[in-house]
Amino acid sequence: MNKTIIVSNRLPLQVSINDDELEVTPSVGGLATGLKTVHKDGNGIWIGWSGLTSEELNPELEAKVNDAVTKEQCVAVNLTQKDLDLYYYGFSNRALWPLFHYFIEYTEYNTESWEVYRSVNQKFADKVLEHAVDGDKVWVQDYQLLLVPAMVKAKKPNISIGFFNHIPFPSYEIFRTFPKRKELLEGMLGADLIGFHTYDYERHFLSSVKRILSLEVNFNKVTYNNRIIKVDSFPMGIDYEKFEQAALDHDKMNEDEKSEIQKRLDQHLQKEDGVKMILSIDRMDYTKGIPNRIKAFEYFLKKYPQFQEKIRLIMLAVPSRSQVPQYQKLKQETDELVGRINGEFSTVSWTPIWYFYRALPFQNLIDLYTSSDVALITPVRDGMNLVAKEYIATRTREDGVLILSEMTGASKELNEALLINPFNNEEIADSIKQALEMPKPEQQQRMQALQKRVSRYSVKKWANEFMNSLNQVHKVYQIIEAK
Ligand code: ADQ
Repeated sequence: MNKTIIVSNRLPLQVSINDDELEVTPSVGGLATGLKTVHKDGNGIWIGWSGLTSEELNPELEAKVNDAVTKEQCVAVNLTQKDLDLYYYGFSNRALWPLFHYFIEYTEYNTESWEVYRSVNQKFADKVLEHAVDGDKVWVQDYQLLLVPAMVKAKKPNISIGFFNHIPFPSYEIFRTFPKRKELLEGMLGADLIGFHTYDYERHFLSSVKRILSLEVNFNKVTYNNRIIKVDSFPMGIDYEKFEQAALDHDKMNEDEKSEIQKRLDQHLQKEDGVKMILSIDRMDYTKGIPNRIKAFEYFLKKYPQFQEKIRLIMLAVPSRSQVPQYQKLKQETDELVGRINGEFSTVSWTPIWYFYRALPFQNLIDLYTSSDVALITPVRDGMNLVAKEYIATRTREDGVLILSEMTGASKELNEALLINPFNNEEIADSIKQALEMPKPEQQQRMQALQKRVSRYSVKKWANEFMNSLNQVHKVYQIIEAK
């Protein structure tokens, strides 16, 4: 029986060592949920890094890791600390991440990290080749593994390969600046189906393929090495039912079951009669537009002083890639901005911004989503943005207003949100006012339309549509070959 092999940088497992004992817990993230049916169907496997470097493992522990991941139908790729530093923190996060998000000035290219990126991609491809037989399907995830499709195709051309890019694909004028532009495109073109979140990213990719590799592009098909490669958009969704159900359960909680955060939120909502909560949640990343958001919020407080003491911005930022200097700089800038604004506007009974720099448990995310009147999501670039969709899924009373940057992939589907340009303070400030004053019937009308769309295109549907499309592509090839 043919099987599907999923390949991603990290396995959908948390592996840790406590007192020489290994702990393995399955990840509950959106991607893991979406791919679960594809992965656990038949004898499917998932290939990725376990989260522990070779230096952290002795042979005995390594054998234990392998046993533990095998039970979850997973296969671990071994990475050394140097691999991790140069492939992940280096090339992936200091070159590709900024390049694909239009931060050319942050893009650092050097030959050593490129070489390690290539050798680590080869390690992943070798694991695939070890486990794949003709007729299998391979689905490679994201920008850390751009070269894997071609490495697999070169050795086993009869395996159908899909690739999905979770981040934007930049316009040709940006992409062309990168020294290894040709190699990256050739790596991706090893796939038979290449997927992006939006039609725009798809067009950008095709334009680069046409102009950099001078290949023939016919609508959304590329002809390359006597193969036809299909390029398409598959906007990723969330596990809608999980968020909706969590919000419904949250509503039924009694006082004793409530978290400390929820009790605080209740207290403030009651005490400061009429106070409204504006929420933002993201990884601490320069693509998420965090300083823009805080400055726009400050501008709002100045332009519309009648809202002072009547609203609060709750800003949750999850620590991320904190070894990379630009992330450290962003953290510092954020701390300073929050400090300055709280210093300037606070009164004895009111602090305008509540700022949390940490990862919170799922239950607290639900507390925040369900208690907020407005979600303010302002990335300067974002492949999709799942937080926007999660906010929608938790609004079981069909109220609440989503303010969303038009630079996110999600904005292409979420027209009923208040769409803003994250570089325009005036527009953000006016949208905050509009959201805070929006009559309930209008909130409900917009929210119902958003919920209908987001619930229909869940993460499971996303995974199934991608796999169906990969099956189709494969069938078409078989017919062409038979002719
Ligand atoms: P991210 O850049 O990580 O993903 P996003 O899509 O918003 O961004 O997903 C973040 C996830 O982390 C959400 O599911 C959210 O619930 C969770 N999360 C956020 N804050 C948290 C906290 N404090 N504690 C716990 N969990 C938290 C990349 C791309 C996106 C793309 C996704 C999926 O950058 O554009 O949408 O992949 O393809």
